[in-house]
Amino acid sequence: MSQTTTCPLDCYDACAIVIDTNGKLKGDDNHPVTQGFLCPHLNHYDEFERILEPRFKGKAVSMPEAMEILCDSLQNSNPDKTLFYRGSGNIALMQRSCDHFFASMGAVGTRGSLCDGAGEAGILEGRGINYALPSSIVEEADVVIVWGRNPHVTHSHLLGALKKKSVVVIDPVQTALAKTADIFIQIKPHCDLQLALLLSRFAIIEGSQDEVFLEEYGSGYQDFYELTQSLRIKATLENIDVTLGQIGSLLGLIRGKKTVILVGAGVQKYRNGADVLRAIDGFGAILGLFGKAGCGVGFLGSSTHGLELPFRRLQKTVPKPTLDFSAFETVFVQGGNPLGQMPNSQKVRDDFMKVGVKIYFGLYENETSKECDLILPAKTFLEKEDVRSSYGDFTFQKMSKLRECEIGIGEYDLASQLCAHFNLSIPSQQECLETFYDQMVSKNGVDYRKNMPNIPYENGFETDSGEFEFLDELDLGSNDEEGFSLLSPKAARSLNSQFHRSSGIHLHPKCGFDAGELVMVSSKNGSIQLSVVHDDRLRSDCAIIYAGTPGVNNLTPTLLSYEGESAVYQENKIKVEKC
Ligand SMILES: Nc1nc2c(c(=O)[nH]1)N[C@H]1C(S)=C(S)[C@@H](COP(=O)(O)OP(=O)(O)OC[C@H]3O[C@@H](n4cnc5c(=O)[nH]c(N)nc54)[C@H](O)[C@@H]3O)O[C@H]1N2
Ligand SMILES: Nc1nc2c(c(=O)[nH]1)N[C@H]1C(S)=C(S)[C@@H](COP(=O)(O)OP(=O)(O)OC[C@H]3O[C@@H](n4cnc5c(=O)[nH]c(N)nc54)[C@H](O)[C@@H]3O)O[C@H]1N2
Ligand code: SF4
Ligand SMILES: [Mo]
Repeated sequence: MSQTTTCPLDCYDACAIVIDTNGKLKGDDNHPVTQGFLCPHLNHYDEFERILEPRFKGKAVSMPEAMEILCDSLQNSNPDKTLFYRGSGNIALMQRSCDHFFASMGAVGTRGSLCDGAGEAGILEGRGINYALPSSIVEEADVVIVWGRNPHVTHSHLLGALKKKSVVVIDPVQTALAKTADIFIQIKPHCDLQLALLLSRFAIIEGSQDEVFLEEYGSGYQDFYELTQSLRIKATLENIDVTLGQIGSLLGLIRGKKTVILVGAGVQKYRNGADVLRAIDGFGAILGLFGKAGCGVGFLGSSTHGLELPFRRLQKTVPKPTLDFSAFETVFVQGGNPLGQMPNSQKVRDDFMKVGVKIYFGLYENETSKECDLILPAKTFLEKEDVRSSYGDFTFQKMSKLRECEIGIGEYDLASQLCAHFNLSIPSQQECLETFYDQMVSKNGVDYRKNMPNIPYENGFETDSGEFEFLDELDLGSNDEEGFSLLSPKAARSLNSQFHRSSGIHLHPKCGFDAGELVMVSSKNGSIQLSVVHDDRLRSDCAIIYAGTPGVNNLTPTLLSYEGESAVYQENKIKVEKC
């Protein structure tokens, strides 16, 4: 057995792991991204209590009994009324073995995203393909603009690449990186589209546009310039709480410098999230940042684009963020916690409770496992063979089985047993793995996806025109509701709802609430009681309730982004009242 593997968690870094002689997990010293350290989730991975045995209607059953109940339930369920819901608790590729079974039996799956779908839709419109921006490119930059991303929490292995660089942070919260940044723009939430347009406009006014690049790849830029002129400068600056001085300093800092813009999920948790990414991309294109060493605009990249998968894909799908569970007789949830993580969780829970047979296949107990009839414990990533493709770069790494364990069942084993029972075909595990291994290419001892560019977009864009397509219409998505803007970013000690979940609502001390005070927080969609945490990193018009906080999604709406079928966790304003 090989003694190395890769972290399966939904994270930009996709760390390479070695296991020492005491069985302890360590970051691989020789890996260019991991550089010898893991984060708290993996350092304490073995301490989290996992589900030990299958159970049915609250009573422990053996795995063969659980499999029999599962087969009977699926046999008796109309495929059109059977839903397969896969979350992102483990994003390694063999998780999709179960997609293969459910696709083969004709069940319904989900499409769209709880995560980055809005931003990705904007990127696809502009660039045609969504490439990650590897940290090797960030290392070569002079200036890095971190825009709605929080690397100390969500992308800690990037921090090394930011050393000795000029850093700009654009965030409503004074994040750890903002504290040491050269320029920090504490923007009002949901105003990034306006800022990107103003930056583009002033870049052109001062003559910083890259004419050579634009002639070849951005011939529509004059129309985009006109679009930026539809904003009234003074009123817009006031509205988004940015000064002309800050715009001037930012443009001054990047003038003639190799610049990278790293955009995170934070800017696109709104209905017009696609336009936000497309406008930020537009600013990058004006400056000619695409296809050049030490430059670029990076978001969460597509980890599967261009990969051949050995599994069938579900043909019938419903949009994930707005899905109505009550339309199904049988629901199978794998690696997710929809009752905690989907928006509008009270409605989700009510709909879910109407389902006849509810099955949960996961590692940990959560809001969803508590309401399910049949619980199937999963194996951890250390107990099964897999592969991990990164969304932060182009690494494509093996995940070897490092431990034998009696607990639970792996996704491939579950899928192949179900296929055998229903007389459906599935490639062998080895064939599936080989399909992936064949698409790897090794450089300096690290495996990468084949056919990925050295520098993203060095050969142009994959739009119909082959050029970058600028945003051509404006919807500023302004929200006139009264109340605090809800920010719901990721927390340091949890990975969405896995591990140590946060509690409480963070407010600026000058908002008039005492620390520790219990308050009623409400939105158009629902309410929740939380205790107040004073946080002077915040603007006084915002509140943070971290992703993974139990009950946070009582406040969020059943709505899709205008493009990308994504959830919009920050669309609603919230009211905070003393209890
Ligand atoms: N520790 C930890 N790491 C994680 C995760 C986790 O739960 N915990 N989750 C993983 C997953 S699933 C994902 S998708 C990634 C996401 O990781 P990131 O891309 O870092 O996204 P978020 O943490 O959601 O938000 C990032 C920043 O956006 C800011 N922000 C919020 N609203 C706005 C806005 O309107 N404008 C601007 N400019 N900024 C705004 C927030 O204050 C926050 O600092 O992280 C992954 N990594
Ligand atoms: N308010 C708010 N809500 C959000 C977000 C936000 O920013 N704010 N972020 C959204 C985003 S970006 C995301 S990606 C989603 C994530 O939401 P989900 O996809 O629901 O992810 P988790 O909450 O992490 O639940 C993952 C579950 O997977 C299970 N699991 C872990 N490993 C394995 C395995 O190997 N096999 C199996 N079968 N199960 C396993 C664990 O039991 C764990 O409970 O949440 C979204 N919800
Ligand atoms: S930083 Fe991310 S990839 Fe690395 S060990 Fe932690 S969760 Fe896994
Ligand atoms: Mo995510």
